[in-house]
Amino acid sequence: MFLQCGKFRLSLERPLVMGVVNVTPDSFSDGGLFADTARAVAHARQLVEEGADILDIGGESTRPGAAPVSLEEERRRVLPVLEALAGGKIPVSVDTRKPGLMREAIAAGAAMVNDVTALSGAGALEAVAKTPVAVCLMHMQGEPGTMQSNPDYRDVVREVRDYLDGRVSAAVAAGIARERIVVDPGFGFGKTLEHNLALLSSLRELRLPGVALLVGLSRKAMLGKLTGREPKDRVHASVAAALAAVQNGAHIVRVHDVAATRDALTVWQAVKNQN
Ligand code: 7PJ
Repeated sequence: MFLQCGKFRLSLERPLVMGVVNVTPDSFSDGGLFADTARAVAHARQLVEEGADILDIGGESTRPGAAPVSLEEERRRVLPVLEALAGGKIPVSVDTRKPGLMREAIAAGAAMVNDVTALSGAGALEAVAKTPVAVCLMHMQGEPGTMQSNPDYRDVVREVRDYLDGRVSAAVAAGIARERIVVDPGFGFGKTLEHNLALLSSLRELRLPGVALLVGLSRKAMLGKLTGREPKDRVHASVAAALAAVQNGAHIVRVHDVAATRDALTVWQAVKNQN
């Protein structure tokens, strides 16, 4: 199986690592846009050195309770970083829900659009359909501002699967080939720890025919709940979660700690190759 990602054709025979690049203002400096851009680009290059297969650039925090960012502010953050990184040796994804930014990012060389609202916004499918980019369709219950207040499911695995299946159908109907599509259960996006663990243990049921499966567990609150640790001290927990996900059928893991994840996957792959 392959993922067509702009001009890149990525084999899904081995797990891929997507490195997270956040472009948000540095609260410890007032160096302004130039400093924020330079810092994000340097970080991204570091992740490539560490063995990332894809970079994911985001300028709007979708963490629980986060405030929305205007299109103008988001493009000001994301586009300079994207322009500096597109044309490199690995594909660059843009993490956005805004169709206006999707279009500009694709024009600037993005090879993938990662949308936590699964291209459900007005004009989102149209913004990507007639382009060669890959799309990541993620499940979320509710809105980032309030989604963790009262997540509720009768059968979380089935409901997430049905939602993703429906969004894949919508994408295919809009002209997006299955080999361009990635689905993601959206860990922590309107889910309790129990919901997240149910999804992680039944990940294989979320594999849809011909479509790649991505998971983002890195440093998330569920790992804090399990270990009692702060985000920066969740590296070991994140690596364990990534391994569990790959073991259960994930093709791509979205992570902050690329070097640590890469090493763990190298060992996992060596053991797997024995069979
Ligand atoms: C995810 C994401 C995720 C996808 C974020 C964080 C919150 N995109 N963007 N999947 N999470 N596709 O990284 O903790 O899980 S932002």
